[in-house]
Amino acid sequence: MLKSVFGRREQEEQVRQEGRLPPGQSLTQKFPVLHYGPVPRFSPATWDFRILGEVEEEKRWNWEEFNQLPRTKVVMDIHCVTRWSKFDTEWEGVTVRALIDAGIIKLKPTARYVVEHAEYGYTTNLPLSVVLQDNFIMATHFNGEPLEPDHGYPLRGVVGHIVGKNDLIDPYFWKGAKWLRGLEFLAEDRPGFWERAGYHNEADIWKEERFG
Ligand SMILES: Nc1nc2c(c(=O)[nH]1)N[C@H]1C(S)=C(S)[C@@H](COP(=O)(O)O)O[C@H]1N2
Ligand SMILES: [Mo]
Repeated sequence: MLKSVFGRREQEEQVRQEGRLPPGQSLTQKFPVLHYGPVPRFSPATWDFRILGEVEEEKRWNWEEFNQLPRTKVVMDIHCVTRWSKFDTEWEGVTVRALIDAGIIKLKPTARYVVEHAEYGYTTNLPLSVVLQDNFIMATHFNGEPLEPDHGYPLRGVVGHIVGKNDLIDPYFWKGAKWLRGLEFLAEDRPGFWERAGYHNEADIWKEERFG
């Protein structure tokens, strides 16, 4: 494994030189688990995914239907507000951009913000413009394997930094909801769980927008 060949500090120095280490962050070779509350159990018979709000037609997909949506892979660096960063993580799943391009969902012109809805009422919000960027994905797989329960199985939002795409807004990792169950499109912004608890609404990793 990579981590047995290169030490943590050596890898951190490399990404720092490459301009990939945001201010106040440090590289981890692990994958820490961070969330509020318990880990939900996945039940494929009752699981559904909803598209709600400012769309021409609301949608509800079961697990089998969700798995037939067009799929995308993306490699990103992810940055937690608690100061760990993990580099070159590979995610596979469904992007909102692909759903729109395929005509599977049609947004109303009033749609400007998005709330991710997860199990147990967890929410997080992003501008639509960020959700449509290549660095936002609803992922079923991490590094080629289905997500682990702790990391959001069967589906989570993921937002991070794509190397070389420096024109995108890169929010902290909390803006990806684990155990994702739906997206709600809104005309007005609506702060989510951590945003209401004092985290920064925009959460730009390069500007260190940690707390509001
Ligand atoms: N449903 C849910 N998703 C969540 C959270 C949570 O509390 N509940 N915490 C967020 C936070 S603060 C972080 S840093 C990441 C952590 O993801 P990880 O446990 O896979 O590292 O999940 C985010 N998604
Ligand atoms: Mo976090």
